[in-house]
Amino acid sequence: MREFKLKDYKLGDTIAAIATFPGKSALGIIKVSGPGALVIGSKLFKFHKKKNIKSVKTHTLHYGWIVEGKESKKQRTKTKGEKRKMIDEVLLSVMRKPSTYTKEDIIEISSHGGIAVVNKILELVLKQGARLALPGEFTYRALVGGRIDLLQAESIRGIVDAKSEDVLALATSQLRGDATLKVKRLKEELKELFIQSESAINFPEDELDISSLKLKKRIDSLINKVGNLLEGSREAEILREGLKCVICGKANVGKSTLFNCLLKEERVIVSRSSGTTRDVIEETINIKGVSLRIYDTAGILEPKDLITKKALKKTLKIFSESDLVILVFDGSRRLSENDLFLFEKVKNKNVIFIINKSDLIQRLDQGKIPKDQVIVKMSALEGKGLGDLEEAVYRMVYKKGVDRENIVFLSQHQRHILQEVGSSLNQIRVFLEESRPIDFINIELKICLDNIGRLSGEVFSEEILESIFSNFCIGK
Ligand SMILES: Nc1nc2c(ncn2[C@@H]2O[C@H](COP(=O)(O)OP(=O)(O)OP(=O)(O)O)[C@@H](O)[C@H]2O)c(=O)[nH]1
Ligand SMILES: [Mg+2]
Repeated sequence: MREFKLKDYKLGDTIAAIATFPGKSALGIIKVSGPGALVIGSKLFKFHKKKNIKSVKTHTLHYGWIVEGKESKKQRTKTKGEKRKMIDEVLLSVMRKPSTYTKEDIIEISSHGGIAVVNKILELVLKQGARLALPGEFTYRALVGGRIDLLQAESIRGIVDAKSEDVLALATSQLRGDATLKVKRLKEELKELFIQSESAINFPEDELDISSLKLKKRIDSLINKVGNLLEGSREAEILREGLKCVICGKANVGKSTLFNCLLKEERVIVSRSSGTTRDVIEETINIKGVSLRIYDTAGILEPKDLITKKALKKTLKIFSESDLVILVFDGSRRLSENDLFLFEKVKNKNVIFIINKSDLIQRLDQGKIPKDQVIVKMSALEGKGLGDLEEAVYRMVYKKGVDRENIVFLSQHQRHILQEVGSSLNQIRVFLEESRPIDFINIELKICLDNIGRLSGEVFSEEILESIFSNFCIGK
C-alpha cells in the first residue's frame, strides 16, 4: 500500500497523469483535470483546423498536434522566428464541467503509445502548471463532487483489477449502484428502528412495544443481511484476487503434466524421474470466468536432499494459504500409507481428488478415498477429463451456491465497519434477550447508523478514504 494522506489531495489543483499502461503500446492517454485543464490544452494543442479550445463544444474530440514552445504573447515575440517543436500527432478530448468523471473540466490527450512521447507530453502539461495526480485522485474528486459514493469508488477498483468477465460484471453492477441501494435499505431499516427507540425513550407513556418478538425478528433479519453482505465481500475478494489453487500429490503422479494441461502449454518440465519439480510455480488461468492462481509444487512427501526439503517447505506454505487443493494420485498404482497421510492433511480443505493416468491399467482402489469427496478421473498426458476437472473447480467455487446478489466489493476497512455493524446488532439481540431498558438498544442502533454512514462515505472518515484510495493506481 502506498503511503499518502488525504490532505495531500488538494482539491483546487489541476492534476495530471498518464492513464494508460506505461510501455510500448498503440495509444497513450494523458488526463488533465481541474480549473486549469482547458488553458493547458490551449497552450499545448494546435488544432488541425482553425479552432479555439474555449469555443469548442463540450465532450468533443479534436485532431491536431501537441506542440512545445507556444508561450505568452510577450515571449512569442521574443522567440520570433524560432519554430515551435511538434511533439506528436494526437486526438484531444475536451470535456467541460460538470458532466465529467471528476465534475471538473477535463482534457484527455490521446497520443502514440511510446514511453518517451507520453512522458514528454506529461512533462509539458506539468510545466504549464498542473501537478502530478496521486493514486485514485481523479476518483476521489468524483466522490467529493458527489458523482459517486464510496461503495462505487471501491467498485471502480474492482473494475480496474478485474481479471475475468465475471468479476467485471459484478463490479460494474456495483458501480451502477446495486450495493449502494442495499446499504441504503439497510440504513433505512436501522433508522426506522432508531426512531422508534427514540420515541419509546421520550414518550414511554405511548407504550411502544419495542421489546416485542417482532423487534427480535427484525434484528435477526438485519443480522442475516449484514452476514450475507460480509460473506459476499469475501467472495468478491476471492473473485478479485483469483482463487489460490494448489496442485499437490506425491512425486511423479503427474502434477506438472496436469499443470501444463490446465495451462494448455508446456510451461514446466515433466519427466519420468521423480522429484522433477523442485520449486513452486505460479500461473493464472481462467475457468468459466473464475480467475485461478494455480501452483505446481514439488512432491509433498519423501524429500531426498536439501533442495527438495526446501521445496517441500514452500509447498506446505502455499498449501496452507490455498483456497482449493487439487490432490493428484497415480491411478495406475495402489494407494499406500503415505496416501492415507495425505487424506488426513486435506481433511479441512476444499479439495478435488484427481485419479490421473486413466490411460494406463488402473490399480488404485477408489473405495479407499474418503466418502463424499469430489473425484475426477483423467489423463493429464492425453488431456482426457480436463473438462470434468474444470467443471468440478467451477462447482467448488460456487459450492455453497453463492448468492451473486450479495457479492459486494469492499475495502478491508469497509469490511471491518460492516463487522462492527454486525456485532452491534448481535449486542442488541443479547439486550433484548436480557430485557434491558430501551436506552441500551438505542445507543447500539446509533452506533450502527453511524457505521453505515461511514461505509458509503456519508459520514466522513479519513481512515476509510485513505484505505480505499491508496489502493488505486495513479491516473484513476
Ligand atoms: N500414462 C500417463 N503418464 C502420465 C500422465 N501424467 C503424467 N504422466 C507421466 O508421469 C511422469 C511424471 O509426470 P510429472 O508431471 O513430471 O509428475 P510430477 O508429479 O510433477 O512429478 P514431480 O515433479 O517429480 O513430483 C512423466 O513421465 C509423465 O509423462 C498420464 O495421464 N498418463
Ligand atoms: Mg512436477
